[in-house]
Amino acid sequence: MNYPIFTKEHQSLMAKYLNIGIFNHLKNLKSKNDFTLEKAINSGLKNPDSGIGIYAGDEESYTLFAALFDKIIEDYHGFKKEDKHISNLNASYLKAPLLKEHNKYILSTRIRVGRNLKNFPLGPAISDIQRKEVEKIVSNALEHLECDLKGKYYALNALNKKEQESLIKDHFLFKEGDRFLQAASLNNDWPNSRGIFHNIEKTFLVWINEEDQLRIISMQEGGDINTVFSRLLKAIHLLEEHMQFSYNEHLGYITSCPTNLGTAMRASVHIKLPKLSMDMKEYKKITDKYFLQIRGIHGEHSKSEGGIYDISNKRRLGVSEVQCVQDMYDGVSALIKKEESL
Ligand code: ADP
Ligand code: CIR
Repeated sequence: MNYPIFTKEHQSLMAKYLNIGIFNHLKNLKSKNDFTLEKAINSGLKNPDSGIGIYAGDEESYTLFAALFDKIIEDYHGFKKEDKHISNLNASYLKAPLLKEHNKYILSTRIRVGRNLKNFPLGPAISDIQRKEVEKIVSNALEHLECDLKGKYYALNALNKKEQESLIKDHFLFKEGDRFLQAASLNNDWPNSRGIFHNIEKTFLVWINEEDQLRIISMQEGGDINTVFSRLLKAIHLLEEHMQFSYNEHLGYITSCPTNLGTAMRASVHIKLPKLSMDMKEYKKITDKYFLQIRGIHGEHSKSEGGIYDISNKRRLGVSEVQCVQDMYDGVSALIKKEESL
């Protein structure tokens, strides 16, 4: 592979940091799962509008291609290569009282974590057979859940198009044909071994073999962040009894996209702030101050509809799970306070 041709449309962190020196240093390296720099950066090359533009094929990718990944990780999370990740999966440390103003503006709350299985390659380098094994391990583990977490696993190819579309529209299921994942080989052998587990109320869900092998999700209508967080933590602890997740002291939970390393947690609300959203500059000033990211109504790379935004923590590495949710709560509270003052 030759040094890629970056146009001015290529705005990703990968394009920002992949200079010729780093490229030459990394271009011939191969992980034990045959993952290469060329594969890692393909998504960002094929999709110039990528924000990040790089994926890892396995845990080893993060050390093998550290000359590039470390810069991207530091830029996104503010986490330096000598820093150590900290974890706190104890909901009692969260200070997030539910106020009546929260329920006035927050339509729904969702917190998810990404997880991948130890001893398997990540999605961009996994084989069809290994992916099937992952599906079996995870869906078997999910069968042990009881009470409010009890549910059923639906393989994607057992759901008809209408059922899939309705689950996507209602924000429960991942979408199909994401071009960023496609170019990262994350959609290989689609729809094999992909699927969704959910309880009856659809407040607890697990996606299998999408961008990460597991996306563990807790969500419900309204702004009760404590309940959503506690349900998620309970599920994570129970699932850990049946499988081992890929984790290391430096990078925390290992995920295919470097933005998800560490806690792999995204805590979000769907929120409608009619007055403040007339002034997106002011809106963004507050979200930046609290390390928050603004997404559209259908998640990443989507637009807002009816003034509803998806507001979530941006940092996930070098901060604890409690801090991720605290960032979101504090920032959302500040947004609501501003809205009430207008
Ligand atoms: P991820 O959360 O895994 O980073 P996306 O940004 O694509 O991925 O979001 C996945 C789905 O979750 C989308 O349908 C999105 O609208 C939905 N979603 C995210 N946050 C919320 C929320 N607070 N309430 C309801 N749905 C949400
Ligand atoms: C991009 O670079 O814009 C996409 N590859 C998404 C990056 C961050 N989001 C994610 O991990 N889902």
